[in-house]
Amino acid sequence: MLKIVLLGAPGSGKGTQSEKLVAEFGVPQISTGDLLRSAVANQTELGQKAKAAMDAGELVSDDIVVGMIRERLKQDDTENGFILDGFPRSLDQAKALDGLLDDMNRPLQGVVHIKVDNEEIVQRLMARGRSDDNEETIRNRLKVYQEQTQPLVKFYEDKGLLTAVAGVGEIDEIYARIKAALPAGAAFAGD
Ligand code: B4P
Repeated sequence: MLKIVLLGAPGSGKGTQSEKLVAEFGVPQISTGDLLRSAVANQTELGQKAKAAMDAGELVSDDIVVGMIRERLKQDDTENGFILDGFPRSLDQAKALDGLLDDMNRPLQGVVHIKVDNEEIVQRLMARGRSDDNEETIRNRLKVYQEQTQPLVKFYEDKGLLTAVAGVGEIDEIYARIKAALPAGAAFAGD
């Protein structure tokens, strides 16, 4: 059982580390970024609404992302838990998540905050080169992170759920730090 949120700025390594957690713990990664990119690629109505915000590095509206998460958490593969990657990204989203998980009687076990400084992030994302990885959009995503997502650090600290790890260094080293930061109730696949 693993029910966690990975919190961190764009490019902090949430997606990279989630893949490793998925392989070891056997629970799905739920990335709102991936869900939104797939909606854009499939040209769904939701994708058309989300595209402009994504291209500008702004957050997509809460009702869209909260609705996506609500539907995703109903799927059977989340029975043994989930890794939320890139959600929640605002206090309203965090409160909505609390409500959803309360209704399902599946409280969060913990939140791991991956910390990386801004200049390192700009370098990483410029090297990745996704369509929203140009310098202007990256800087705006960092500003949006500071204003809207950073308050979640205190929100989860106050609940006693947050552990911070340094997100700079070799990917395997960071993964070891994340595993050491996982909540006591976390169990490996098959346990
Ligand atoms: P996301 O898909 O979440 O994109 P991101 O913030 O850039 O994070 P990502 O997961 O891609 O980066 P990662 O840290 O893995 O969101 C994209 C957009 O969707 C948002 O801007 C927003 O518009 C919208 N959106 C998503 N969720 C939303 C929500 N909840 N509410 C509203 N809107 C939402 O890593 C990035 C790079 O770093 C990789 O190339 C990787 O190779 C590299 N890297 C990782 N670890 C490294 C290391 N240790 N050293 C060097 N490089 C490393």
